[in-house]
Amino acid sequence: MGVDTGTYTERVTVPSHVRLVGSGANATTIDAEAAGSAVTFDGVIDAEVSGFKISNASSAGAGVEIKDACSGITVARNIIAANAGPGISLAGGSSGAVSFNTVADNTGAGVLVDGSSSWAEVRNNIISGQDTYGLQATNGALIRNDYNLFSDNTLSNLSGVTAGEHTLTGSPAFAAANYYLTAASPALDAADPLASVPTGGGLRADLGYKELIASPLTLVFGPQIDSTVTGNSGVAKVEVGTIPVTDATQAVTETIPRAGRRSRGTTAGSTPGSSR
Ligand SMILES: [Ca+2]
Repeated sequence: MGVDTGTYTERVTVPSHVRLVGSGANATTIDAEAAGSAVTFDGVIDAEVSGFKISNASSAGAGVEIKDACSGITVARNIIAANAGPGISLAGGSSGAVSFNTVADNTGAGVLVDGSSSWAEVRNNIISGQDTYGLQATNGALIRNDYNLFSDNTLSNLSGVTAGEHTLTGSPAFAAANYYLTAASPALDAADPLASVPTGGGLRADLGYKELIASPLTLVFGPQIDSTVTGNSGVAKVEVGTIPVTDATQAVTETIPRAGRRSRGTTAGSTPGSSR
């Protein structure tokens, strides 16, 4: 079930066998209006929430609350932020996977798992800025974890939890908005090498909800549309050289290299030296 962009001020309960998929955590928000949990899984199996910003749960709830013997729950690619309780809670013998989320600035723990038959697999997330713990396991619960980045969790990054071998700590170097990563972030290319990489994300996925995508270099020749889309007849090959310009404010016509040479056509059917 896909959900369009926008902010939804409501509390959502996800049934069994349903994937609730937002249009991206920077575009689709579930705001609980401080009236309980934003997203609830209650006694269900095989269900998912992904691609949302999930915020403003009350202290009695959680951003994502998973309870009453849930199993096969997936929480992925969300921003889970500014909740008055935990970011994500699992309890009552529930289990689930928490992957590629940015869990930030919640009052409770980033991920809280409670009870001896409750467990969570927590991988490839950024868990930053909680007022209590990053990951907290209580009353015999288990949190398996690896490839997460922890930062600025006030009491401690981990409570009742053993850190996975590839755990990172340090500032995630967020951009000014939307918890985007900057080029200085240690979360870049730090995910499990076996995790699939979003398109344009390089050789290895980044931690958190949003991959930093490298912009491809685009070179446009001649009038837009005509030359770049339809006006390519007779051009067999273009070679491009780039030179640095000392003063970026000068007119484009002033930056043409004066020492360049005209090309000499050598394509079949052309006459060498006749190119203009
Ligand atoms: Ca990457």
